[in-house]
Amino acid sequence: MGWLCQLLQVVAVVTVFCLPCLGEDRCAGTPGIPGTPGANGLPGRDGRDGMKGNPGPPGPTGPPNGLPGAPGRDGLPGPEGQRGEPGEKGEKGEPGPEGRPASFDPEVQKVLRSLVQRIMRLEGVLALKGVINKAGDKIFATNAKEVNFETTVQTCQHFGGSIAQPMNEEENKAILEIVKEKNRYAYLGINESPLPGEFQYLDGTPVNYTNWRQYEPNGNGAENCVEMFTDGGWNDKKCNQYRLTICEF
Ligand SMILES: [Ca+2]
Repeated sequence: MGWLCQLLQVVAVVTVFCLPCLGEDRCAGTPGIPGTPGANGLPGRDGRDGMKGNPGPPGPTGPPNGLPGAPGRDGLPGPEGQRGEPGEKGEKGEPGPEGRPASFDPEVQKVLRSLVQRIMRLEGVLALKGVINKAGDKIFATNAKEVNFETTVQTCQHFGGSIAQPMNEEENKAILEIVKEKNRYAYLGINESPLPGEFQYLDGTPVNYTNWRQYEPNGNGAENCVEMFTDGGWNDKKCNQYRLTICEF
């Protein structure tokens, strides 16, 4: 009898739970009773780093008696300063060793010989073209201009020479060639001295060579300059005439 009672109980239960959903797709049961909450799980993994934050405010000023920091690096060089005053002159040094005379130096001799030959060739060219007239060490030349005595002196000085001053027959002839070629009289570098009738070079020394024409000099103090005629003879003459400029170098 016991098992029969038990069977009836089962049928009752099945009937209670199954009958209401006969003919439906699903059988909606009654919600169960919520279970009890589970135990706490394990801690999760660390998250990724966040974004970099803004710099913090400057820290407070340190105590005044702190140690000095390390020196900073050198700065860039500044602009150049003004030139200083020259220093005092130093003591005179010992004399250097005596040099070899140029006459003993074959290299110097070679250069000098070359220069002399070159200058002589150039002089030859200038003489050929009638630009210069040589007499001994002197070179005579003209610019073909006619000016008074004072201007002749100044012109020759300006170009590094002096007014033609014949001191012997050879020089007189060299000047004469220019006078004849230009067919113009020329003043010479000779003046009358304070003594009338006495003539001297421009530095005041008495003339040691003359080539006066007949009856000259005849100015007797009134003709203080000297000109050369186209025959090479000299005549004392006033200094304000226009005469051919001839210089010597
Ligand atoms: Ca005269």
